[in-house]
Amino acid sequence: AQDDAQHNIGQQPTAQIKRNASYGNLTEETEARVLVLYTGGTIGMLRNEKNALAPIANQLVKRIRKHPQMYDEEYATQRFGKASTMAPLVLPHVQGEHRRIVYTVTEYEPLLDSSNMSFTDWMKIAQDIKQSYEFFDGFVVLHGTDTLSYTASALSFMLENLGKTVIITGSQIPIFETRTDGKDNFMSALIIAGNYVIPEVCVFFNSRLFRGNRTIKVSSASLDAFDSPNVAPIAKMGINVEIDYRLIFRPCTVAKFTVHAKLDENVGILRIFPNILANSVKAFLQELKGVVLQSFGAGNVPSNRKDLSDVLKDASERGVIIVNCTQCITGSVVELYETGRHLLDIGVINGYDMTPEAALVKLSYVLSKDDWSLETKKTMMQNNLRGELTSGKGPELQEFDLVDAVARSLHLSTPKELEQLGAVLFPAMVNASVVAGDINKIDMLRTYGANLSAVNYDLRTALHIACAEGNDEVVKHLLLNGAAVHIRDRYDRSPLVEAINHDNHEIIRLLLKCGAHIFGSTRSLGDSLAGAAARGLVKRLESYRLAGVDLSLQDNSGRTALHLAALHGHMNVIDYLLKEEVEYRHDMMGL
Ligand code: ASN
Repeated sequence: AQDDAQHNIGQQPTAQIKRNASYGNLTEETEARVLVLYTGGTIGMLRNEKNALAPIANQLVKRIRKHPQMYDEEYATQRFGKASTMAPLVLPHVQGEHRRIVYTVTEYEPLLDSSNMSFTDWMKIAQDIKQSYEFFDGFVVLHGTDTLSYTASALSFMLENLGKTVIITGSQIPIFETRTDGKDNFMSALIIAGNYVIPEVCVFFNSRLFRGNRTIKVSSASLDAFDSPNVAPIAKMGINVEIDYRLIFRPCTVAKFTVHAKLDENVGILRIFPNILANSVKAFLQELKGVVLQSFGAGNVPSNRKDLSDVLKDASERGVIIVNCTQCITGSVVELYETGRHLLDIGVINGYDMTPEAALVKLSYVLSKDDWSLETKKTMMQNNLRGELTSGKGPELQEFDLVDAVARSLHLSTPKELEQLGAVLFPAMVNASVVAGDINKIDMLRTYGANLSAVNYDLRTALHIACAEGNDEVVKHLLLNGAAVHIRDRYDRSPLVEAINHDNHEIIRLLLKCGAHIFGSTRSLGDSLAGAAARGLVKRLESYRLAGVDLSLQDNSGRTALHLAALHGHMNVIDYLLKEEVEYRHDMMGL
């Protein structure tokens, strides 16, 4: 029964390890690996005997394999051998995109209509991403649309210091039907997840990619089922993929990706309406630790209802966190009216422009942080943790805009021209400041709107250059300002590979702290180790070891670094490897 569901979580398929195009190898087509977690939803539903749509197991992958637009059988067979039901799927080549998408589908059991999903299902998705994080470039979650925005919001908080792209999508019409929107949503999500590093939990629907925790389901019938009312889409899929890099919210910490697999269930949403009874509010607040109060307009609740204010005040004094969010689709809670301001005296805190979905799951997340005090929890609810709110407290943009100035002198004026100019100027200027080690200038460029994770014509980022230059202060500064650690350049080299090739141990340590990891086949790593040993480069071997590479890996001819060191008579390398070997044995014996 599990034949079609490919359960490769936590390990690479062997065929992939043996034949994978490795970094530095230009002859094979560059690939990106995407893990698809198929949780259920309309996208894979069929009508049952009662004529109701329900998810059906073991059908999706089987049917994809028969669909040439979703599966390139020829390439897959060449690459992974005679088509086995366990082999990964491969997308046909996509015009204009750099990488070939190799994707693995893990089908959940049971598949769920998303209305049947609960917190435990979010935990499972988060844990699955964690377990296979280092084996894939990006992740796609296939999900029902009904509660998709809740899941997207929850994952955005639970996946801490996320460095890779996670996209949740689904459809309104099953993928097996002629008029389906599922094929386009799914294929677009795969293409973006494999080709672009957008380190956020995103939602893709009807040609637009949104920040997940800003989305709401706006229609039960339209194919344009999702919107992000307070933040523009991160990307739009037209003939080309148009990404607005300025909108990407990046983790600005030197910390590894991790999952906070805990949520507090004692939360609720309370929608205020005229004449609401104080007693029903009291009963509702009884058992809860956190409540999203959906107020009128700009954050207003009757101020002439002492009974209601007293009930809210009591709850707040008991330690219940009450977050004020508006019932309006767009706009924010602001202190404009007395009917809103009086809530501050009661202890209600401002939820700004958070969607009710995001506010609710953020409460669950924040409340489950056992080491945070009540005050810290309240502060965190008002802080922008994952791009979920705009509080207006962010840094002011500098008045003088460099790109504007150049544009004026070149007589350019349309937004498109300005954008193109910025795309050309900024990477060059950022890279020049990285080489000069000028942190102030890097900072200045960032405030002018430069994207510190932008790629140049060789798909290299400022971080690649900083790692090659070996300036750890610059590397640290870039990381603290959200530079992406997982982008691989035209030659498939990540910033970590740069640091290794330049033996910058301090930088290797910094990158590892941010979750960077070695990505490539064991054979090609074996080749690199053998090469270093043949040249007598002890420090290079130390760099690999530091990055977590097993120094006893074999090269393409089955030889280890030790063989090559012996062959070329490099005593220093032999000494080092033997010493390391002893340590391995100790490790293995748990000494
Ligand atoms: N009821 C379905 C679900 O949420 C709706 C859909 O996916 N379009 O699973």
